Amino acid sequence: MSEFDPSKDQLFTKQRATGDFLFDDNVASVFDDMISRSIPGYRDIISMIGVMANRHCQEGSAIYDLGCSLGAASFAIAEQMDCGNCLIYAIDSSQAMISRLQERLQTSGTPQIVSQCADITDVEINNASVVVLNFTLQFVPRRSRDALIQKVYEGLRPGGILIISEKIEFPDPTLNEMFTELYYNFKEQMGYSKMEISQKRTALENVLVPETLDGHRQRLSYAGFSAIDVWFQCFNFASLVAFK
Ligand code: GEK
Repeated sequence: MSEFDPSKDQLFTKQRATGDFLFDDNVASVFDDMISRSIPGYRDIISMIGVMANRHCQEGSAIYDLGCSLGAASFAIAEQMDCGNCLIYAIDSSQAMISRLQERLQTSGTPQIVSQCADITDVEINNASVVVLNFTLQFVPRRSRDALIQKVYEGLRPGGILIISEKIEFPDPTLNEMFTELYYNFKEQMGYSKMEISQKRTALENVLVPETLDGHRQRLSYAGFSAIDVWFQCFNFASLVAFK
């Protein structure tokens, strides 16, 4: 019999009463395992965020990791960054995530990361050179997304960048079905059972609301971003970069 591993995501292994997905203590305690087995390319995306942030961070500016969870992107940025006098603001509305991140920060030797438990629709963005929304906007209510992206644009310095990763949907139903199936196959290969996949899908239904790539491009362009394009995509997961 295999031993119980408390850091492994087994939240949906048993038949459970349906309820919306929450970023609570149960999720935070298995989050590293959950996200790396649930998003194809997650580790590459994190490490490339570090590379891009280092290229575009500006002396004396702020870097924001909005919806930071356990701070993977913030740590990758801190590791790569040679730019002086910059602070990385790691913000998440889940107290369970932020408490765990704060524990990590106590021993990580990364004083440039400042964590905060807050709703990203309420926080101020100022003097930013790099803003990261790594799989976060999809959880923000749709009605609040335009204002959030506009606020990010206003808070960026000229030449600053926004990196935004999202689960996406496709306008073409054939492609949508194919990529969704390929994604579920990926999850099975990562060790999730059909029941886990189906229960998680139900729990996320009203919580994670994906949009099309065109929808994202339009919002970014409307907010004022000039150069916008996809730099990573695998199935129905994509990451874009947008320049102010
Ligand atoms: C990573 N970026 O590992 N305000 C603040 N935080 C929020 C809000 C909000 N309004 N809505 C959702 N969140 C991370 C992964 S996970 C993605 C991001 C996933 C937070 C929520 O609490 C959670 O921690 C995070 O956004 C989404 O690079 O689980 O698929």
